[in-house]
Amino acid sequence: MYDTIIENIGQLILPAEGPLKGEAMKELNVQENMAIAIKDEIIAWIGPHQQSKNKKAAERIDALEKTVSPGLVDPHTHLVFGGSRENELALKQAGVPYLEILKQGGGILSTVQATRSETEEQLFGKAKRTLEQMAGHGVTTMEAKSGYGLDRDTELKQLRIVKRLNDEGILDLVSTFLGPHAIPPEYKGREEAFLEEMIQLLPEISEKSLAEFTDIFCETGVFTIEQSRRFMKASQELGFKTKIHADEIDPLGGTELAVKMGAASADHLVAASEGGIESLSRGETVAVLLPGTTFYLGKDRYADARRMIDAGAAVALATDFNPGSCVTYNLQMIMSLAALKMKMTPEEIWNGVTVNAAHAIGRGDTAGCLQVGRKADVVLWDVPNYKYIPYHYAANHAEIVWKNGRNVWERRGARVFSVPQTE
Ligand code: IZC
Ligand code: ZN
Repeated sequence: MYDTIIENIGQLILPAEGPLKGEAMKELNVQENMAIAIKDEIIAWIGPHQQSKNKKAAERIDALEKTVSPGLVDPHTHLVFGGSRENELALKQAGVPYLEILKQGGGILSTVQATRSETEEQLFGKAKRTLEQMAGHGVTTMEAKSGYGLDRDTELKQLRIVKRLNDEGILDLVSTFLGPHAIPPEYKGREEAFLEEMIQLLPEISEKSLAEFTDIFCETGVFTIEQSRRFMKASQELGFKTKIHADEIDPLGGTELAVKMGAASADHLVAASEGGIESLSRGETVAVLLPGTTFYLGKDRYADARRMIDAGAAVALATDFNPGSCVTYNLQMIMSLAALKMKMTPEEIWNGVTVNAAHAIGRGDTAGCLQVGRKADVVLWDVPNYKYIPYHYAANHAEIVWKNGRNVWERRGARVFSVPQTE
């Protein structure tokens, strides 16, 4: 007796194990007329719809020939923060660049102020509502960064919230310490001292198991390549895996550094050099692209996903959800931008939000694939086929989302029905 059978699946998306690099990203296994059985939070059986009919289950879901995929993985978010930055819209419209707003003490620094002043409970409640929205858009595993504290107490406050949210089990969170996200006003002109303070925090974060990854914003006016190298090295010596905000606005060489240091991911890469793109094919570093940010900042130049894939890189996609440069809950929207602005194919896009995204956050063994024996993180989409989601942009196509076999979100008025089975 299974707990749940999802039957009559029109298309079942079954990404291969990864990371998928270059050519391998072009393949996506899609099976028609399928069914899935879940038991004790685990995928217990996958097979043809016809064969599901004689299997017993406490609950049967008729997928009405729609599409089912693994739960999406969002490998780059700034989930926990205070306040909001709608006032910056007018500045953006007036043409003030993102880094200029930051330089004037706005941008990230205005969020830092708000995050410092809000209580842990306030921030927790807000992040939980965000997380529920993300889950409602089909995400079952998500990375979450700190970086709006820029002091010990507030950074730890953010990381504790990520831990508590993960414990709630709505979706799996992977925690990243992004202490070097900006230079706080009290350290203006003393960047080195600030970086040193963030490095000094690493042992405590490690002892308290508050983060698995570290990250640094390597950008003009923020942290240099040399500072990034030092921070990554200090992180790795304590057992952290590393990430880097690299080559988003200026081509500083963060992509090359990430590969050289064996970082799990290099993120943004809009301005990555030819050499940087080449290096991705040789290493284990996943290129996490964030086209929603390019869109939201009103720029014309997107990361060159085509060249990266052609060069043999493993590419993943993320929302970059944050209050300043990409304010969206919807990874499906990012899938559309990847198609329209970066010319990625539907197959590459699905691999980018599942298997490769999982590898970017160290969850390649548990998330991003549908396989018997894995956790039942599953989404039923109200779409006729897998190509439809990038095509129909900015909507939420999720109909039912299961996390560990548990229904964590269901669209109101969903046309699917579940029938309790009588023995
Ligand atoms: O709050 O603006 N790029 N960090 C680096 C961000 C964007 C988040 C923000
Ligand atoms: Zn970011």
